[in-house]
Amino acid sequence: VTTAPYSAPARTPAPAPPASLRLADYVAEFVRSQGVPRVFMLSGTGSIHMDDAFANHPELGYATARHEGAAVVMASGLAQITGGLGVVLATTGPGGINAITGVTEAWVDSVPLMVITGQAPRRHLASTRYFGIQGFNVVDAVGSFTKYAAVVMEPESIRYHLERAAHAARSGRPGPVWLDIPADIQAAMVDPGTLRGYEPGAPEPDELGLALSFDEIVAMLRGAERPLLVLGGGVKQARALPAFRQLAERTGAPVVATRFAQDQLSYGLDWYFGLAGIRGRRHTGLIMRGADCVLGLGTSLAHGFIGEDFDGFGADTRIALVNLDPAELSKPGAPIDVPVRADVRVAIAELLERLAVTELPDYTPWMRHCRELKDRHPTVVPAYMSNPINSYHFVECLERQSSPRSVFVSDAGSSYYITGQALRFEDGRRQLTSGAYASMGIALPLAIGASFADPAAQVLVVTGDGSIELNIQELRTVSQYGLGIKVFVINNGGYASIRDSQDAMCGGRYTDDQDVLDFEKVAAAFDLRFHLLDRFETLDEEIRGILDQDGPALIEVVCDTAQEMLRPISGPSSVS
Ligand SMILES: Cc1ncc(C[n+]2csc(CCOP(=O)(O)OP(=O)(O)O)c2C)c(N)n1
Ligand SMILES: [Mg+2]
Repeated sequence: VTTAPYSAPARTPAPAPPASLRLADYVAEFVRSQGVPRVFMLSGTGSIHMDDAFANHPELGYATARHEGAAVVMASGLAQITGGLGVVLATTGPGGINAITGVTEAWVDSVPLMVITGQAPRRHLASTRYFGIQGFNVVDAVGSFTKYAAVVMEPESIRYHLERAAHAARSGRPGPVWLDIPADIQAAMVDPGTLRGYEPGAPEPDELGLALSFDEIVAMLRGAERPLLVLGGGVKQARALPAFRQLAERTGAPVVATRFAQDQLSYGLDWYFGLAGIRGRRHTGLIMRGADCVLGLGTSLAHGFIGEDFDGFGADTRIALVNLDPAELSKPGAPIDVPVRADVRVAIAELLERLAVTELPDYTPWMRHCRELKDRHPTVVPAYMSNPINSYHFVECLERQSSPRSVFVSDAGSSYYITGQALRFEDGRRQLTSGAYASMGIALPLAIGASFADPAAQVLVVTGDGSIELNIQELRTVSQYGLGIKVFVINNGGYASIRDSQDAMCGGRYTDDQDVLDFEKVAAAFDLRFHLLDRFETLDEEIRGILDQDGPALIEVVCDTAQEMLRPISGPSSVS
């Protein structure tokens, strides 16, 4: 058994390069050769040669964002849709620093990204707080949340750094990498034929006792009456979904998903129970409590999933977890009985091999019980069909009118909860979101990246009147490029989720964040078509009309300001 790197997207070999070319053009050509269709950038004099090289490369596309943090999220949206690498270009000092928010997001959400920044010329580099013109030591600052970060100090080392960074971003648990390129290096001439490359080392050796762990998982399943499989985002990244489905069918165990993975299966499947965790579907709390053994695949079983005190499962539930990252397996306090450090694809293959020759108990009564819970606790109930609009009902109508080519993109607050709890993801519908953080403002740039990655996709943003403000400038990027993104803004009178917490924890005293923009004026300012939805009776037909029109639109959905957000039912479950 080896922990093999995840497979990479198709890459085309570079045509024979000229004997000597500007290093910045070499970088642009390298990026293209990695299968990257488009880079996202915000220009600056400190990155001027690379800006020029990226914008004028004959095959590489580019798009200009209005904030570097948003540019990184656009690259992340593109990477998540293509399954390949996302690339961002920013300038010195404030450019790179702005990019950081998006990079930490890619770090926690395991997205393969390469950030390239311009830097002051080598002769200005110093250990002073800042140096040269806008120079800042960004590489040391980003070391703790990148898989590789380096300043390119010699033109001849550029190929090595690029290859090493691209490999690091995609191998093992994917994540962001950062290359900082001084201005004089960008402009230097290089002879591509003579540049030294990077040879990845051998994959890490097998962990001792790995085979034993797979046997232990099988033994655990053999002794179980009520097993539960948890589908995590790592399964999607490892392109192991078909194997996972085989495993689910072979075991006959019910399946729940984490936020990253919930769009990988259709909610209509009778062995799939949708998003679980502390903001999962209502019935999943009962399923988690009722399970006597859990097998997590490609998930970290984070607090947001198994509970703030790791108490989402029963106290006696046996838990096996497969993850590539040893830190996830040894989290303080996590009740993991069988930790398995492995590539999830390898792990599923090993389990299938063992299960081909192993008899498992009949879990039918447990599966039947889970189905009853699913039927008994629908997310959207008839009482939600009333005015003012209930956002669960809105999102149900939106999905009904969507197409199998739809990508749902959600933000923080209600948008995060309703899309997680109500969407069914039938027939290949996909989602993008801020999985680990639920960051405000993430939806618009994610949607832009998705739209560039798959121009035929119907990209549907569900955001909030608060969250949209954190990247509102990117509405101009939507209209400038004529991206067919439909941006639905839930107007519930400001930060409804925070009011909820203030009601619970601060005696109902609120802060000053309940002011809502006039979205009709916002749409006009950003040159977007505007629609207002404020009646539940006509939602379906109005949404249909909006989706039938080409091009972008901003749609305000006037919702209940005091609407309840659902939480899973957490009481003990009887399996009788
Ligand atoms: C970057 C960031 N800052 C702060 C928060 C905390 N936060 C979570 S939801 C929320 C309010 C979001 O408002 P809105 O988008 O209108 O959603 P609503 O809760 O009103 O449905 C805030 C401030 C966050 N998630 N992300
Ligand atoms: Mg709001």
